[in-house]
Amino acid sequence: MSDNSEWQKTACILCSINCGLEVQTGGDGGRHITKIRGDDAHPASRGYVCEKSQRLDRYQNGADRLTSPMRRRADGSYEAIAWDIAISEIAQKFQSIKARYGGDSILYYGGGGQGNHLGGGYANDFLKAVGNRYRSNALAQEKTGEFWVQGKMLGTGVHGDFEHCDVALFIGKNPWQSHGFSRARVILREIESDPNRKLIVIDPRRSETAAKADYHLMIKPGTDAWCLTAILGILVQEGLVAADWVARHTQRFDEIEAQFKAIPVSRYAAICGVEEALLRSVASCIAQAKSMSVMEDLGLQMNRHSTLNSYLQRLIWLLTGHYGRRGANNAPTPFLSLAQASRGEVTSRKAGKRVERRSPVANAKIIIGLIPCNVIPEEILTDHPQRYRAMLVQSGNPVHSLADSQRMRAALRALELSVVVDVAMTETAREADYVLPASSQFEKVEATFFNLEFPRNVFQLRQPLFEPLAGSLPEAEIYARLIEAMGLLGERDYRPLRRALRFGRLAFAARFLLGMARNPKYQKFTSVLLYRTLGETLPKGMQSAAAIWGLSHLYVRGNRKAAARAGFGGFSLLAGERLFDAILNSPSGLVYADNEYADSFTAVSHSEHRINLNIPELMQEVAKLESGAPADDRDYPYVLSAGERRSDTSNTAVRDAGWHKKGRFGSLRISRSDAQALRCEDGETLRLSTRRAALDVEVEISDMMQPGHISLPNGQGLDYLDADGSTVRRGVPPNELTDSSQRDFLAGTPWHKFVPARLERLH
Ligand SMILES: Nc1nc2c(c(=O)[nH]1)N[C@H]1C(S)=C(S)[C@@H](COP(=O)(O)OP(=O)(O)OC[C@H]3O[C@@H](n4cnc5c(=O)[nH]c(N)nc54)[C@H](O)[C@@H]3O)O[C@H]1N2
Ligand SMILES: Nc1nc2c(c(=O)[nH]1)N[C@H]1C(S)=C(S)[C@@H](COP(=O)(O)OP(=O)(O)OC[C@H]3O[C@@H](n4cnc5c(=O)[nH]c(N)nc54)[C@H](O)[C@@H]3O)O[C@H]1N2
Ligand code: SF4
Ligand SMILES: [Mo]
Repeated sequence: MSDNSEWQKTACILCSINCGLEVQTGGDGGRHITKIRGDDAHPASRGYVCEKSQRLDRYQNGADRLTSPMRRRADGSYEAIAWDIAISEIAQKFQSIKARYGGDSILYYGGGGQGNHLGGGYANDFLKAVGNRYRSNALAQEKTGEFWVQGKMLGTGVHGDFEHCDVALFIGKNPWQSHGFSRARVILREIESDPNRKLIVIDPRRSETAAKADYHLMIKPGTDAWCLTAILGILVQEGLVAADWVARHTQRFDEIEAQFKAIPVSRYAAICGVEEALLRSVASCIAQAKSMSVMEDLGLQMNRHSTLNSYLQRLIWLLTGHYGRRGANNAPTPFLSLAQASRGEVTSRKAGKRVERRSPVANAKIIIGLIPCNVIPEEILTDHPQRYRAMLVQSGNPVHSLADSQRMRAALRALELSVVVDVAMTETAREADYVLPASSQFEKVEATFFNLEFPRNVFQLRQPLFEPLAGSLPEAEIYARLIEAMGLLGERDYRPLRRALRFGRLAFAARFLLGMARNPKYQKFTSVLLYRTLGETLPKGMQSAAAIWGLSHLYVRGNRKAAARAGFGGFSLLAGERLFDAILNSPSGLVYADNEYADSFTAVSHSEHRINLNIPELMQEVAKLESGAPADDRDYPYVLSAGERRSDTSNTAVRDAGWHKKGRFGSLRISRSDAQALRCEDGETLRLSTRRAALDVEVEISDMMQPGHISLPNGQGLDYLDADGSTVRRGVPPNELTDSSQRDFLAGTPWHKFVPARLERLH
């Protein structure tokens, strides 16, 4: 036992909010997180945590943590190999794939999860070394449609100001469980208890958030498009559009107005199953509100009409002027834009013209540089000459988390080379040729770029709590070694930078800038060069924070006003240095951007900073709604939402379900009336079938559900390798049931919340 009663600063890594934490460590070998509480000094979370944070030691000390590089044998079993061998074999094999088929045959998946984005920057350097251009990650199965729409309408990301709004609108989003903004439960309670503030929820389920709502639009699953269009119809037909605001800040309303004027509101209300009067009350509440903040999430994005609905919901708040004001939707200032970071190369040049790049086999649209997750198997399981031959997966578990686990497994096995970098022996690792053990997020310096709130943006660089687990390495070290093994970087490249460092960081900066201008290696391997030089001068365990130095400089140069208001103004080179120092010395995180509401308008990238209201390809889809909802599926009469966020889910970061000793882990929620019709009891096991597979599930009768709608949690049914070597599976892996062909026509996002399903009693 080596207990450390000092409170150390870190953050929770179980969702994108990354609440600041104070923890104590101790237990066996001093390697456990023994006490956890919210950090009052964290500028965004301010002491807030939810119950999930108490589980972090299960992540840190999972029995299936990897302690050595693993190589797959011909019989499918794995052998531990030394790091030197792993690095040289992997470097050599990627080089040979590149030589034979070109860098375009290498697919990169992942980069980071809910708590770790630093490793992704180092992986990028390696990917440039192998000529990679095609990539994908979890954003391309949820947010790409939204990003595309945002680009067409605003040219900037937006985030609600829920803390100050009069009206909060959530569409297919259950922030009580899933968060999505800081201190969600506190803010939801505040809105609920204030008679002047209103909560509107569009969800077929009476979720924890819906149960608090003033207006719950309990639509039939998958009918958001009719619901949103009906609201738009009411706004336009009843003169509820904020005409002056629209005239001042937007363009092309005249091109879409007539189409919404003609919407048959009562018919659309009937299609989505909501009383017309309720829709009218909601429309007038929105039109009268002083400010409204809106958030869409997976109930909308992983559903029929995904990209269309991202557009329609924006039209609702833009026609009513809820943008660029306190309490409304605004444009935050990212430290590093995740959309930008994912981008890779989006367009290429043909005869001097920019051409949109598409995926090589399925010809799918590439958005923010990502191919849709759902096309990955068809890009591999084919004899097409341009198919992917190799894949690098970092901090992602696509076999478990992407549609159709069966096909993902087959796709991984069909590759000539697959390498997984992870902390644990995941479902994806079990299909890979090589598995490389990363140090955990509490064993290295880490950070995320999810800092997308408004008006203040917070960045926290988390300092390590533990030494790396024996046998593991931080990503920065792994990729530096791979690049060095390929002979692309070495002492000769590091020497001039190290020499400059002896004269201080400004001299280093000058030398680095010179390198950037003159030496292509600096552009290609920026992160690794920083890591091997500047990194070595940082405090112990902080070496991989080197890349943050470059980002600090880029950030202040690109965002002078927001940075200056946060205290990082003046001559940009000095401001960048000050920001980097402040980041290193603010273990609870710091405010790097202070935004003004008016900045939201300058952020609009279209002509005269006017928001574009017309997306013709989506207005065509609006016209198609006229023909009504597709008929119910007779063979699969239930609509399964595969992947609900609950108190006991956190994607697959915590693999050990052992903390959940009893209770309804992994159960399928169904309505009371469906249970009666099936004559099944609460807790009974039923057979759940979809067109892809059949699995046995425990049923939980729940008043949250409407008849015909059933719901399974996400991230469960993991194959956890227990300490005694046996495999334990609890709950159901949802993507054994899903089908990768069921996806959005434009962005390719999956329809996981709308899976036709059947339920049968076992006896
Ligand atoms: N506890 C917990 N929190 C998490 C995570 C976690 O695993 N566990 N994961 C994080 C991640 S990666 C993400 S992306 C977010 C996701 O966060 P959310 O999107 O909020 O989570 P979900 O529960 O998947 O879906 C939200 C709601 O969509 C509803 N829904 C289903 N069908 C429809 C429909 O047809 N229309 C509408 N309007 N709604 C529908 C569901 O009933 C559900 O209440 O959560 C994050 N937070
Ligand atoms: N059917 C269905 N499927 C879904 C969803 C759904 O609602 N329904 N939700 C989807 C959504 S929104 C998301 S975001 C995805 C999430 O699914 P994934 O993107 O696969 O993300 P995670 O489950 O968070 O897995 C992250 C991986 O990173 C590893 N890891 C943790 N720390 C580190 C580290 O420091 N370094 C490295 N290298 N690895 C580390 C973990 O062990 C884990 O294997 O799931 C998606 N899948
Ligand atoms: S899971 Fe809970 S404690 Fe952890 S970051 Fe998200 S909201 Fe905060
Ligand atoms: Mo997600």
